[in-house]
Amino acid sequence: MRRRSVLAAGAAGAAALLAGGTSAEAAPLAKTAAQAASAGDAPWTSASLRDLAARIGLRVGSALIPQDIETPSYAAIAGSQFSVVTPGNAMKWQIVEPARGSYDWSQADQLVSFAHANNQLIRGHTLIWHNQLPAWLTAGVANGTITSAQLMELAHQHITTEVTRYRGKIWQWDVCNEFFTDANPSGIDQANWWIVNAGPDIIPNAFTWAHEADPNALLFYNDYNIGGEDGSNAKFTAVYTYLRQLRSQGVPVHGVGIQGHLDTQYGWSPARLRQDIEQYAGLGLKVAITEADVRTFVNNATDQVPTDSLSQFAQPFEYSEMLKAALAVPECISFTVWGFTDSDSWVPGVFAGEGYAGIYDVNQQPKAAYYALQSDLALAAHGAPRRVRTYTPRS
Ligand code: 9MR
Repeated sequence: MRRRSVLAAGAAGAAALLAGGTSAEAAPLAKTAAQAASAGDAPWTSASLRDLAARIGLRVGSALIPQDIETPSYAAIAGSQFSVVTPGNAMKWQIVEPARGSYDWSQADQLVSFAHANNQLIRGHTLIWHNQLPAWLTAGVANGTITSAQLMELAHQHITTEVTRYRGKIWQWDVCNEFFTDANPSGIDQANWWIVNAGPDIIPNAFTWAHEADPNALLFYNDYNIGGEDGSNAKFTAVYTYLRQLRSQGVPVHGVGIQGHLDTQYGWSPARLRQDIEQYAGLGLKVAITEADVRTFVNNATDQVPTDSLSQFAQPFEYSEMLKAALAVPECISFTVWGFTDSDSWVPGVFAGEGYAGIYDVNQQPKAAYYALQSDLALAAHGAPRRVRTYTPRS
């Protein structure tokens, strides 16, 4: 018993360190750790990610697609481990308005129902992006039958229709997605389909229209390579500067989504990620890790066994470091993985020879990365700062 208490106190101290807290912050919680330990077996080893994260008010999510939740074993994990759902594709313009003026909400509705049935919040994804646009829209713009002014008005209608339909049901909306270049210096991509065809006002307009349609939703700008992946931090700097400007102009942007698509073959700085999250928070923004995954080279796309044994350590390590950076900053309110199994990951289809990016394997069994996140969250309950309060949607 005595030994357990000592261990528990040690865990609280470690949690304070991993979460960047002080031992003074952790002290009141050390008692809780000791109590938990003296109650018997450590309960966190069987606790879900969502329950562990809830202890500090963090939401843990996954992207989902409707086909996957039709498999009962998959749906059971999706419903029990996560407290937020991001429709991976179902809310994109191409899916919801396949023919002009003709809407198909079936996939989005299915995921919204799933989330409600499992007491989960929803990250709406994504309203304005250059990919997965309906063919009628891109063709009309290309052949000149849709003018720049008409495109802006169609975007207005699209946002108003979709955000109004799910008003009160969406916690965070990814309003604008991937507008910045990966160059140094970075900036808004002048070749971006929206910038070319509608002009740069599309970004502030989109936030304004979304806010008018659902004043309670948290509105996010979402992008990749803005959380420690880019050694120069140029893209972070450009996005930070732009969001600061939007905020100063009174544009209703409330958060920034750091996608977090990592690859073990590239350098990445968790310390920089934490600083970047802190800087965004300093603008008064909430932060979300929105699409976390860590890919590596694998034997084949079916089995997805890493070809380098070191990757089996690097992959969970990078997940863990990403989560710990998020845990350190209370304005970081959610941590979402972009699909949780290796078999539903986008990675093998896009990056030749890579995979193993998820936290569950191809047989829906938890991997080392799952256990790393689970233990980090268990420790966080004894030292990481509680998340700032955010709006909880009406049910
Ligand atoms: O996971 C999505 C995949 O099924 C689609 O084919 C792909 C199309 O580009 O989009 C994927 O999701 C993307 C997300 O919407 C935005 N950030 C990058 C994600 C991976 O491509």
